[in-house]
Amino acid sequence: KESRAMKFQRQHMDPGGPSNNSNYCNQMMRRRNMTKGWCKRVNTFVHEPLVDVQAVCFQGNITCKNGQPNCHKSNSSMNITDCHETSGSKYPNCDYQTSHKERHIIVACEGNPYVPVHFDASV
Ligand code: T3P
Repeated sequence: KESRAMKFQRQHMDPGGPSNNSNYCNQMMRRRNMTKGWCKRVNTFVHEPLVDVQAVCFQGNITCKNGQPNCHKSNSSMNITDCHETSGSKYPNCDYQTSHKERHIIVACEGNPYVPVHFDASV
């Protein structure tokens, strides 16, 4: 079974990106299996080395949106791509707007080793 840590990597890690391409989210949301059963509404890909994203678990500790205490905000801004489902998107033809940004990321971390398991926000 896919661990929560592996699921985070599937859904949120793309160190090789971003491809400078307005179709990025349409391709990546499908390729990473986020358009099966329904269209995931919002999803962020992070274009930084995995070790740098894992290191965020040991950076500024903050409360998550759901009230849990295990969120962490990156010290540095990171290259990310936000994917937002468009108003015209209709499952199974999931359609996304692609926005490349440079933001601080906020992730929730769990376990031993203590690693990212959820993407909470970018600021
Ligand atoms: P996950 O918990 O699998 O990382 O909040 C619901 C989902 O939306 C959550 O999935 C993360 C995702 N999300 C992003 O990927 N980027 C964002 O900026 C926000 C607000 C949510």
